[in-house]
Amino acid sequence: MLTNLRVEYKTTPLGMDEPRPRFSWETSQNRQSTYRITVKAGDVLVWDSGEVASPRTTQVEYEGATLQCFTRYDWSVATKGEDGETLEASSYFETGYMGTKWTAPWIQPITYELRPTLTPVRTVFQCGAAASARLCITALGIFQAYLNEKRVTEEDLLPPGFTQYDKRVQYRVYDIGGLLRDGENQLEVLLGCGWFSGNISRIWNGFAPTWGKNPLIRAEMRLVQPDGAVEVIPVDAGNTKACRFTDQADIYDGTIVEAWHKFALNNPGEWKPIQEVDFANPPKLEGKDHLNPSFIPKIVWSCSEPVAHIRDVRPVSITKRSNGAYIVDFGQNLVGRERFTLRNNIQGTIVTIRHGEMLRDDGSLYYDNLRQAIARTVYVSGTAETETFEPELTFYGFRYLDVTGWPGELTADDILARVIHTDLPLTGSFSSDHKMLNQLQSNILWGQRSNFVDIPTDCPQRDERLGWTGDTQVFADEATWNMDAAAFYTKWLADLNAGQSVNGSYAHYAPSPYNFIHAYEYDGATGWGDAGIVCPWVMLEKYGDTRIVKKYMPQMLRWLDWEIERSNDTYILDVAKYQDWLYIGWQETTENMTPKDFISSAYLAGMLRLTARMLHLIGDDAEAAHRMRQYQEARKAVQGKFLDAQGAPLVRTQTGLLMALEWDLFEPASAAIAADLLVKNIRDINDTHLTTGFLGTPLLLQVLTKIGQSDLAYDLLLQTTYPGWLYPITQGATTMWERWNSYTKDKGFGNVGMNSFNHYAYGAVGAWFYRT
Ligand code: RAM
Repeated sequence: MLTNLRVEYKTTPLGMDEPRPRFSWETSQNRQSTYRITVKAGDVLVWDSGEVASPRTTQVEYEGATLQCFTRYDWSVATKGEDGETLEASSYFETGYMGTKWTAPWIQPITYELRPTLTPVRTVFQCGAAASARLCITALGIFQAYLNEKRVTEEDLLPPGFTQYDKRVQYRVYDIGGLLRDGENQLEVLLGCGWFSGNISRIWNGFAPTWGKNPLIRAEMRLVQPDGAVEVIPVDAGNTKACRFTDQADIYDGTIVEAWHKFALNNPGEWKPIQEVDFANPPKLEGKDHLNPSFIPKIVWSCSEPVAHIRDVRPVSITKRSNGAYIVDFGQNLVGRERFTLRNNIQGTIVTIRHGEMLRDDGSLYYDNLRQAIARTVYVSGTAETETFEPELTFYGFRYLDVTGWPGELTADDILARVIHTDLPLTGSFSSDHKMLNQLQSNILWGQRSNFVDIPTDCPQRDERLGWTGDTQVFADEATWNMDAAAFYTKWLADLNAGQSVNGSYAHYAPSPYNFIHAYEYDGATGWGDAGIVCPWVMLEKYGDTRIVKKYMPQMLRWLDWEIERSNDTYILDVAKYQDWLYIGWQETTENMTPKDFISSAYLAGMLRLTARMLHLIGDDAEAAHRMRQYQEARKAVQGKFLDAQGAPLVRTQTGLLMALEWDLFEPASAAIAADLLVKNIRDINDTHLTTGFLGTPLLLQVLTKIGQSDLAYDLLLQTTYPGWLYPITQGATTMWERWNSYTKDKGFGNVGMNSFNHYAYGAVGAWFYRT
């Protein structure tokens, strides 16, 4: 059997704009000896690969006639196995704009100062029978679209996703054929601020707008008549109005909804004209700037998978507190939204729900660690006898809910947790006969689910939820063992690279609203910026994606050159802004502190070697040799500065020794001393405990294995006392924590400043389970 046929990592995509898409499939054959791909538009054959003698089942590039816009292509693959058995399967994809122009303008509701209100935008249009119909839609903001009061999709919850909006914004294509009716139709878009203009884009800017003040959308419907004629219905000032609304949704703050608003159609509010926006010539609305006019967004196709509802989790307990509030426990820290049903509803009932990851000793909800994120749902019930509600255009990180205002008794039949994240297939699993290790794997996987909400985030609950580059690069190896994250990282790498500074530096987090307002002048921290190198490597190693490596190689080289420039050509530099983040003793003691200049210089050498390897694999051996020479020079520089006269390492922290050994920075005699010091440090000085932070921890077990110390690696992994991977499990963890002691039964909660209970970075260790 041939299964899992995909184009550009996606199954039957609509709105695909890659001119030379890559095909893949999975075969049940032991070994495939040939394949043949054919692609047709209707009856016209546009590509026939011919029979190709090859075991290749991925990354097969289209080489046929130029693909046309908005065209369905049917493709099949036929393979022959070693034993002569033949198999065949087919699938299809549909192109999008392919560089052609939009008819509709960008539009912006004539809005008001209240943030983060939702705005219903309504378009009334006529149509007859169409053979096929598509809604093409994008937003600088976030939206849900309804056609004739039905959602156009149940599977795409936070469109169009979080991107480096000043450089790129994605559009979606939905099949709306089944929702149209003869005569008058209504398209209604509920538009929110989302990542574009909500608090997440403002909080580190004194709440002043960065990309823009209010959201915008651009949408048009493409109707193909039975005779093939195409009619485009643009959403524009002629057919569209927007309504003033008090409902709110914000990524950090949650939502406030009055149920009777549900459809704007029912909304007696005042419908106002909308404003068409020409980015090259931004309008002033009521005398004020309503968007930041300094960019023209490029609209690109959506190459990742959408954020979707993946599963439900039922409460394991519901407790009524003395103040009348209910605490709902789902038994698992997770990310998504609650869904509840009010029965025998009395109109105007107000239910308020707060979200938290932990309980305080007195049984109340702990949410201090969310910092400035309000993360709550306020629901004002409408007129129906039974009302079911789930927040939209936002998400929460929680295990517990605090529910106040619930009429009557809250039972497990009334409420559940809807887990949402980017919809990626699971590709790996790990289990053992060690119960706590299995729990660790579960915690890692929940950490991944929770932090894969459209972009790879540091944490999903507090006033952050940003695509921190350091966290992303250390976790990418593990992430791609657990899930097929090729499409997900393809999108994120586009944003990371789009946001590269003029000087070549990569951001602290991507996408970055703040980088934009600071004109891409900052950033470039060791171990964080290096995500620009490490993540393409993961794409190459796991998916054989040479295309992405070729595409970003000039930018990778620019980053490395800038690093070398910053070192004044000495290869010794001091740009480890975040050091070995959160190492044991961070901001308190110095004994485990790895000097910044060591971290930066070691990393530079390591990244030069990794880049040389990638260059070799994409066939650029001359550049590979050049970068290998630089690696050797960087090694010598590190040896010159960080070895004593006897050749012994001067930096003796676990992280320092790990980096030296990981990237082979020392000659054999010094490396042997380093290995010895590392073992002593772990076993004797620290009684088989780690002292490493975000950069050192991922290296620990793999380096111990490399130097022939697998037994010590196991001892360290299975250590149950602080600090170590299993310790939080003894304290009740169901996800990875930001610190090993974010909470302890003895001492309670750690410093609220940095105390996430869903931070996947230390979960990087899982890659070692698979590899070793
Ligand atoms: C924190 C983030 C992240 C880390 C940075 C340096 O605020 O949560 O995990 O990478 O800082």
